[in-house]
Amino acid sequence: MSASEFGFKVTATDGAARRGTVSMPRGEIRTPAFMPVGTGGTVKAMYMEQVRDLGADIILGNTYHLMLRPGAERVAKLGGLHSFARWERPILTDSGGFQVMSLAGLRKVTEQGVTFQSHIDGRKYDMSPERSIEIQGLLDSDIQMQLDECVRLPASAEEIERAMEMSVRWADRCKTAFGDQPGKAMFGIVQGGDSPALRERSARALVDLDLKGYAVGGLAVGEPQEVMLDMLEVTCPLLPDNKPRYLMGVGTPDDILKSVARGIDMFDCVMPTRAGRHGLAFTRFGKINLKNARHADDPRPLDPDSNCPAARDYSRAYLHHLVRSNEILGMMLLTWVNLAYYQDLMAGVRGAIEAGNYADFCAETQAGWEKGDI
Ligand code: PRF
Repeated sequence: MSASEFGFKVTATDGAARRGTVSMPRGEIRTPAFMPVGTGGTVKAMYMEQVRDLGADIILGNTYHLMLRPGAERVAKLGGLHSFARWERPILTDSGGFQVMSLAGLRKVTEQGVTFQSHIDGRKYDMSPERSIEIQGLLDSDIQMQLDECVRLPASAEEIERAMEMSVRWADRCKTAFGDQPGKAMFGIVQGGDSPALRERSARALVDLDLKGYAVGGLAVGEPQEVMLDMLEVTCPLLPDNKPRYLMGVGTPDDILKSVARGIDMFDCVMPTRAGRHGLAFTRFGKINLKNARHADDPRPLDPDSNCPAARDYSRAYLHHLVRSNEILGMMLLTWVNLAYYQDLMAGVRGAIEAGNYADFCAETQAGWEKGDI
């Protein structure tokens, strides 16, 4: 059922883990949710029909990539990103700041916004918090992210504080630019690096802005997993119980299980899609590198019990051959395997929270990865 207004409801909890539903006009998002990354209007190597069939309720798009190519105004003229990419369900767009920092050339960050050169043709662009929201609106994104500044770790306390404070001011400007759009949402992004005190200041300031959802940014940027989990333990309890919480750019299946246990509802990561294009499969038995010569004569599928045809019906020997030959089909099949695994994992997570046995589910899942299958 679709709703006329953006809303979020928690329907079960198990410790700090939450099972919920985000409702919006383009559809519902069952949480905890994993959002496949569709950077430039495509979840690489996948048909949209497949992405949906795997159980994804929402995908992610990137302001940075789409503004450069094909251009936000062009997408708007063609009727918006949903019909352009043939994904009619909700789309969340990242604001661009993070991608500018990791991809663009000659970047400059000021109070006004970011100036950068396109990694495609070197053209110069300006992006203010207001322009980021304008672009996300032109794309017709359902969940828009504030422009923020994410600092890579390790970094000095002064640098982390400066970027965090500016991100709070940008959240305020993005909220004003976004205005009143009942069917859509603009999320704030908690920054503050590896400092509990700065995380707390960031979270409190953003909660004061009364946004529709909150992301935790600035994590999985070079720090150990333990530090990331500590930051979630500081941050999540400060965020409102009745708003969704999104951990940006995370992560491995293990990161996801442990972050859900600390109160996170939404995730996105290039890991399943990117790893799939590089010969790596995520399975119940852990990661399997199909490049490895030990698979060359192995007639077994990756997982005979999987519902995903790519994991169930193709031999490891064939997948190894495709990967070694750099065949497009190898990338397609392994991306399919990996997104199927991530979506199955999230379905398992949701079922376990409902059943009140989330800790057992995590222990069993992790034991499966440890044991391996060979
Ligand atoms: N900010 C934004 N996007 C992001 C991040 C962030 O901090 C991260 C950090 N893991 C991934 N994607 N806007």
